[in-house]
Amino acid sequence: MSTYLSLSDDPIAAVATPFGEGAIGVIRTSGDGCIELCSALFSRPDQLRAAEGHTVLHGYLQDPASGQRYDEVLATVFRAPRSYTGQESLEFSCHGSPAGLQAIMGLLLQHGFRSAEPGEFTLRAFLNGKLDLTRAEAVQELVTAKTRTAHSLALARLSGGIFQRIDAVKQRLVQAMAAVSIQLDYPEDEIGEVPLPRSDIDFARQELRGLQSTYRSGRLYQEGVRIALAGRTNAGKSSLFNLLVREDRSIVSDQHGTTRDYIETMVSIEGIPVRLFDTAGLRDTDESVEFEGIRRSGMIIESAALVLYLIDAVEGLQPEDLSRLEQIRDSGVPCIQVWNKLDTADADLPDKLPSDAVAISARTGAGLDALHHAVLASVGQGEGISDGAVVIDSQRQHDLLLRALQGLDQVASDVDAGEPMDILALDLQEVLGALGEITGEVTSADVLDAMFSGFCVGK
Ligand SMILES: Nc1nc2c(ncn2[C@@H]2O[C@H](COP(=O)(O)OP(=O)(O)OP(=O)(O)O)[C@@H](O)[C@H]2O)c(=O)[nH]1
Ligand SMILES: [Mg+2]
Repeated sequence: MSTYLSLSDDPIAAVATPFGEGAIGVIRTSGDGCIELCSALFSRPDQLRAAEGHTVLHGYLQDPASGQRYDEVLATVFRAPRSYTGQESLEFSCHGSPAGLQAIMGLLLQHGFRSAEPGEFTLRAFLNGKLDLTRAEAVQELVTAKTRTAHSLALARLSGGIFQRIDAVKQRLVQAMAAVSIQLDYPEDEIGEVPLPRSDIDFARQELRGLQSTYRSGRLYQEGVRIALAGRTNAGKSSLFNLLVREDRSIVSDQHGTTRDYIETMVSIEGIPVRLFDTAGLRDTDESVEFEGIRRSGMIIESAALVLYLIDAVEGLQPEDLSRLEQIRDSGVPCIQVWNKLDTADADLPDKLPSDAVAISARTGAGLDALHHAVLASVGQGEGISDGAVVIDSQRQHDLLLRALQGLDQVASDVDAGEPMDILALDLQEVLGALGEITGEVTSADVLDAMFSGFCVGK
């Protein structure tokens, strides 16, 4: 049975920092009686018991029976309701050794705590009214953000950016609902006709449509895209790869067929998280290992969201390039021609290129800005994102926004067709219901279960 059906307040604990060595490792606890339970394991039990919220105590974690010390720690105390979960909570900042943290977890589990489920701290915060659902989703998005832009977008959501936009729409629709309800409750001859404020419906449609249209870029910045470098041997793919990742990762040499297997890494291009692939140079070969490398590269190219096809500008377009480019076009993957070795090519090369091609030098870095912009224009359809913009990233929110928008279309056509007020009231209610689900006022246990189980433990 789901753990998430209702708010529980039993004491839970989890390591909240990633597994691995670090200066500090944090163990988070929350729930009824957790400060008392921790005090029994602390070298200064009375001080910890009496500590006010938002204070920090230095001491040792130790086994109450044997007195064996586990670690020297700082204990941060939170008294309900002024904590992340809204419950009484305590966090131990320990030394960041995985073995040490595991031992402390063992101690806590033997003394009244159970291991927290993934996302259980945030679920408790949500059920306690500390966060609405859009903010709860932003918590996980913030933790998993791969670039600074993605991080700043998630932060705007965590600060309530989506909640405020939805809430403003809801207020207006509640007013509209009130106008409808009055006419349902009182006969027309008593109050006269109260017109349904059409401007409220239009405002709601515009706002929700605006939010819904940000979904594409929201996904882009959170999920990222796969970009493959392709081209004949020696075109400079590995040189460009190294330039983009700012690291000497891939072997560069003037021998044809240097890269045999594909290499991949994460890199940020204009704030978009990009999984970048350097691939084996495309050429006809009888050599079985190289042949296999080229076959695998073909698969990478076909599954990419964008191919940067490198052409050696000194040699110019060769028949093999034309057939490869045609192959890529046929597979439906967008492709940008990148003419490389601008530094040694004829000075008038840029004038001779097709308008959608970019000229660069992987050796000097010339043209890199233009390449970045071309990538953004292709995968982001030119949508740059300003810091702090409100952008949705959750499929759940997107689907509910669509439902609300369909409902609003229905309301608008009800008004135009002069439908009776009770029909209007029902359709408005449907819109308000969808908006309520976005922020989590009305949410089924299944939705919560699915959402929070995707969180990390300790969040
Ligand atoms: N002058 C000049 N030489 C370059 C440039 N980019 C790459 N080269 C040279 O071209 C040769 C091939 O570069 P790589 O980056 O290894 O080419 P590749 O496309 O990865 O080649 P394969 O792995 O064999 O498919 C090397 O000698 C590079 O130094 C450039 O912008 N200008
Ligand atoms: Mg290479």
